[in-house]
Amino acid sequence: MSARPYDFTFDPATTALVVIDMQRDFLEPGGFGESLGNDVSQLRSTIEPLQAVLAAVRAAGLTVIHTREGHLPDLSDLPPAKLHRGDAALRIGDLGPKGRILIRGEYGQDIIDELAPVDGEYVIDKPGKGAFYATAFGDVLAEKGITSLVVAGVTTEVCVHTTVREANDRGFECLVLSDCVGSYFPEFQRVALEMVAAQGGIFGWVAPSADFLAALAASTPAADSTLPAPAVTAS
Ligand code: C5J
Repeated sequence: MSARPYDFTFDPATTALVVIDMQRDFLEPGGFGESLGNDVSQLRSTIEPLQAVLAAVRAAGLTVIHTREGHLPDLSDLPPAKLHRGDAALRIGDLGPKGRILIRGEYGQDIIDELAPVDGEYVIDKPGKGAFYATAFGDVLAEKGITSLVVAGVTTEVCVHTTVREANDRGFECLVLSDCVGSYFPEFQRVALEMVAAQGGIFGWVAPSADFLAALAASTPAADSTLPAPAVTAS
């Protein structure tokens, strides 16, 4: 398929869609993102294209992995450096309008309704920005025989970038869907995407979701009718 910096090839059987941190805490008012002073409406343009991608990969039977940034209720997995950084109005663990900020199991820490995981999809809770650190993400990818990642989610320059960089170092081929990743800062969005594809694809490839959807449609036979496995939560 067409992509920057050059064509990206993938086998649907060994490709996973990774949806990073599409949580109320980042996309809705009253959460972690807003407490840091961000305009959370900046991220919402990702939702509609990502819904279309999710529908297509579900129909094609690809592995789908969602991640959620968050911490244990007793904060035992929260480094003091992360807790005390900056001058947020509400810090991690404080009670906000959608529950305790960025705490696992709270309403605000969960994935937005529009992109809710379905049975058979993985949900990885992660304490850091990258999906590999202190999680079972790498084990899930190995177990499923995944070699290529199609990456979406927020924010482009933070959790998406950290995960793509970590994946690249581990030998995964990463395609970042430019309209399905979002940043609170338009200039960071542009530069973060440039950084992935620069220098001959130093971290991977970038393409709009329409190009991925066209390639997926061309490469997959009719949808698999087997029943999905039960939902799996791993951290
Ligand atoms: C941030 C993330 N921005 N999911 N987290 O703190 O990108």
